[in-house]
Amino acid sequence: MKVLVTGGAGFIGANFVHQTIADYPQAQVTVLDKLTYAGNLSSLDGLGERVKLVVGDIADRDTVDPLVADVDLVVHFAAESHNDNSLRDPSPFIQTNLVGTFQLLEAVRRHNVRYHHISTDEVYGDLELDDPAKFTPATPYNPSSPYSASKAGSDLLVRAWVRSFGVEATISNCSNNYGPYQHIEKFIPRQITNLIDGVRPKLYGAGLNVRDWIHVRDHNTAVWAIIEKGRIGETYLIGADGELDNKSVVELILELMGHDPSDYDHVNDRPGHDLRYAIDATKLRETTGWEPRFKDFRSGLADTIAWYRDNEHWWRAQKAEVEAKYAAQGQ
Ligand code: NAD
Ligand code: TDX
Repeated sequence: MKVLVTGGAGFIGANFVHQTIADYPQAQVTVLDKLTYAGNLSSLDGLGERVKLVVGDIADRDTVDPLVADVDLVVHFAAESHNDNSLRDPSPFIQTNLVGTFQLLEAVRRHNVRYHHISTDEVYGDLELDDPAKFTPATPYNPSSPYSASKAGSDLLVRAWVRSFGVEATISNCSNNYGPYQHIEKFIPRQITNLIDGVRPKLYGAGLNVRDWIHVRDHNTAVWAIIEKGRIGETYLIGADGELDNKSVVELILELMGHDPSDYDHVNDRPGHDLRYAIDATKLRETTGWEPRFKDFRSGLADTIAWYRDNEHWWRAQKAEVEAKYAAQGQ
């Protein structure tokens, strides 16, 4: 089985490649990654001969076409993925998330290759804090940020290519991931690395916004379950019932790292900040039998903290630049 993994040097993609090599002995993986600021070659260290890396852009037809022609399956993770960056400069989000997805869809259409599209629950907009509802596959699209709008657009392209051209595709929309290899611009690794540096964690606004946390390894086992058992043309929501407000997450990180849980700062809020995300994963569970394995957030977070402590060489070079960008915005 030959698999093309786009964005395989990023957070979720690199974890997916590690899991695929470990769990699928027949798999040969080609990673296509542009190695933007978010891609890190060392995330793929030690994987051996079954993984090949091609440095290139998913929005470039001539790069994409021969790679897609040579595989049985494309799993598309590559994206500009950070909301705060999309507020500073939306243009790479349009290019990579929309034009890049378009080029991949055209290539899988030409070569008749199975395609799985990785997306986010943010396409559904947000829920009120006191609303008992969760997102389901029937929730209307209502994205808030340039990032989530570009992901929503890419999902709609996939649906159109299934309906109009018979492309064999599935889509998954997952909630917030945590775990090893996540870029330190993101909430959890930013706070862990701040504390390693003796800096207080930074909470946007009042910190009451809720995210539905899932361990990255559970996201990836769900992706494989959909590839193996999902119905072509269908959308599956991936989540593990991990709702927590940001304040509680910061307090837990502080406690697990040996600090007073109130030792954090409130900083400027994100413009348009989505209030709450929550996933109803019933369809995924009933169709595929998938179950999350990392249900204990406290122990998953403790392992993640240990990973950032043990792998300072992986993130250190980016820390000053990331913090300078946040500081310029009072964050
Ligand atoms: P990431 O930013 O860590 O990694 C993205 C990777 O894509 C990087 O390696 C980068 O170099 C690569 N890339 C960017 N532009 C490219 C281009 N034009 N051509 C080729 N490669 C390119 O992102 P992530 O957090 O691992 O997210 C992966 C996917 O999962 C994205 O599609 C994202 O929307 C989705 N997602 C993420 C989360 C989350 O919590 N992180 C949740 C749900 C869905
Ligand atoms: O320093 C911070 N302080 C803070 O309070 C940062 C960086 C974030 N936050 C808040 C904003 C969010 O409410 O924490 C929450 C999580 O922030 P991010 O890590 O930026 O994630 P989010 O915006 O929720 O989006 C993530 O989940 C969905 C991923 O980055 C997306 O790629 C994915 O689609």
